[in-house]
Amino acid sequence: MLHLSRSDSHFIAADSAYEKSKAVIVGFPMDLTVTGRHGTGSAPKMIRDASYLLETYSPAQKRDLTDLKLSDIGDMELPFSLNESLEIISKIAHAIIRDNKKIISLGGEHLISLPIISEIQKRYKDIAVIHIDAHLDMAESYLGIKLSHASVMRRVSEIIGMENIYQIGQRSGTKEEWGLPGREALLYPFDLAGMEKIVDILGKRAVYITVDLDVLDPSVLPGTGTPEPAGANYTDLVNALTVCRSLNIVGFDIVELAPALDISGASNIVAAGILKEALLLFI
Ligand SMILES: [Mn+2]
Repeated sequence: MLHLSRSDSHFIAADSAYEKSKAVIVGFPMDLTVTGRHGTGSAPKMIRDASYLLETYSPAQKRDLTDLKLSDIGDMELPFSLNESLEIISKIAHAIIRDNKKIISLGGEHLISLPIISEIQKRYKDIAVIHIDAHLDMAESYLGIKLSHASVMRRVSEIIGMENIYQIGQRSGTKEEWGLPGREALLYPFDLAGMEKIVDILGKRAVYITVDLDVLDPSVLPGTGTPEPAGANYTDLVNALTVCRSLNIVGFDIVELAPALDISGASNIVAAGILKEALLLFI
């Protein structure tokens, strides 16, 4: 039985009060610097809607979302101004981190990760980022714009250091991005051995994971603005996240879903499924 009437309020089973929650889901429906096809603004709401098509129990993990202390504070209202939007995201991230809760953000476009990671770095000085994506997102600028979803990891590198960004799943980028000094050593093939290497290196460090859903093959998730063929399948991605469960994950985000680009709605369900498994793994 569907419960779509409840879906405006929270992701399935994410119904704990904020004060009692261990982790907080928040939607940042920003869609301002997208370079391909737009449409990420409706993603958080559509992920919540799709979550009611799933069971709260995961047979693979033998865990149930209803056992987690999880709250969902809904979507933050963001203005058209990029700088103001980034400022609002910073403030929300700051408050959640200050309250000792894990922050789980739903994009929106990938640039939302920048203010979140920036706030996390203030609290966890040795933060490392695992960047799961089809794209390097390491451009110095895109069409003259430095704050872009195509340059988000370059901007993150200026805050936490290039050597602290571990990239996995990438198969697209410019010659300049691929040629960045030291980058190749931090690029890992999208397989279990690749992720296991990253997990071994990171040990007990604080880790933030950013999942750009275009890491998936367009046949698995067509609902994204800049799809890239030859990507991962759903099970690859869940297995890769499962390898990360031993890490000290302080937050994660899921970005770049563009629901209107997949009229079947399947992409929304894929995204909701990834979020469900990630919550059960990391919270
Ligand atoms: Mn991407």
